[in-house]
Amino acid sequence: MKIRKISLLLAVIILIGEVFIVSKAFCANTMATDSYSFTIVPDTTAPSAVTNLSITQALQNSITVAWTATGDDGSTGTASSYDIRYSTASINASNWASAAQVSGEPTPQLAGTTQSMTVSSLSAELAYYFAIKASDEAANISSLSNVVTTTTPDQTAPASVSNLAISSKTYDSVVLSWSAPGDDGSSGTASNYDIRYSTASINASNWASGTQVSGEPVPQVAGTVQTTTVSGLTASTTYFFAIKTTDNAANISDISNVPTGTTNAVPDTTPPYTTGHIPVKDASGISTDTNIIVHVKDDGAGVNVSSIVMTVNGQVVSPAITGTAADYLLSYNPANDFQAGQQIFVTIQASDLAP
Ligand SMILES: [Ca+2]
Ligand SMILES: [Ca+2]
Ligand SMILES: [Ca+2]
Ligand SMILES: [Ca+2]
Repeated sequence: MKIRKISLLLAVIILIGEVFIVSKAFCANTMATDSYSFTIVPDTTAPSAVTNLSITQALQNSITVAWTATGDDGSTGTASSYDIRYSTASINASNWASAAQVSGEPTPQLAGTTQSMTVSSLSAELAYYFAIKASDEAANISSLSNVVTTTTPDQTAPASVSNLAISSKTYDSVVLSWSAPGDDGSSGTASNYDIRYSTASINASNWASGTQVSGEPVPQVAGTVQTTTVSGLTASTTYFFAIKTTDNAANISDISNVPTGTTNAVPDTTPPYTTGHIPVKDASGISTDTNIIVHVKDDGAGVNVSSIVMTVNGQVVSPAITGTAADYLLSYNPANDFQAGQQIFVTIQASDLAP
């Protein structure tokens, strides 16, 4: 079988070879060269100008613009390239060349297609203007599009204060100090502070229920140490304090650290006083062998026992003293009886322990 197939193949090859040799034996007829030309109409029609450039999104560092594709020729066909430019000043045909040229514009799509591009690496809180031109493959350039503008927002909150501290205190106030954060994190200058306090610890969840201080200072440049006095507090009471900072775009920082402290006791400005006199003041008919008893009290810091001086008829005496600083009982037992009909003069002096 195999041998027969190979023989057949050889026979075919030999036959084709003979046909070729036979054809070579004829002379070829060659026509005269047909030479001619024609001219393409040059493309002198530029894409029409984009008329509906718009801003579809503005973030802190990027702006997205969108437009409807024009064509190769006016509003027909497909253009070849776009040139998008932006500036912080308005753009017109005269200053187009000096506007910043973006890179990576999308390839034009068929006329009528909506296209868009996001331009990055922009600065926050800055007004930008955008415009676009389209070109065709013959380098015909459209007129300038409409010009759109917007201002990039500030989306960065001030950093949270981390060193809020109670720098001094009285019985009804504390002085807080902290380092100013910035407008954006730790740079720039924020716009205002919100300081709150509570007798319970403060955290992000219960911040709103803290008592809001008024009259906070205006934020200074980041890093400046600032202070404020929180007044109207209750004596001998433990308070928690916290602060938040807001920038000019109403971005609010996280809550600060939360220092705590106890207000001082009410200062003692009232001197000691006497009470419970036996015999009572101005009494008459007292027996000659009476003792003299009196309480010396102080409602604040207490009586300084070493300051107590008692005199009887002009003589300093040494009564027995019992009790506590809040209430000392002075008991004077004269060595000798008083005389009948005698008027007894008693004086008591004492100071308190107030600093
Ligand atoms: Ca064209
Ligand atoms: Ca900011
Ligand atoms: Ca800002
Ligand atoms: Ca006192």
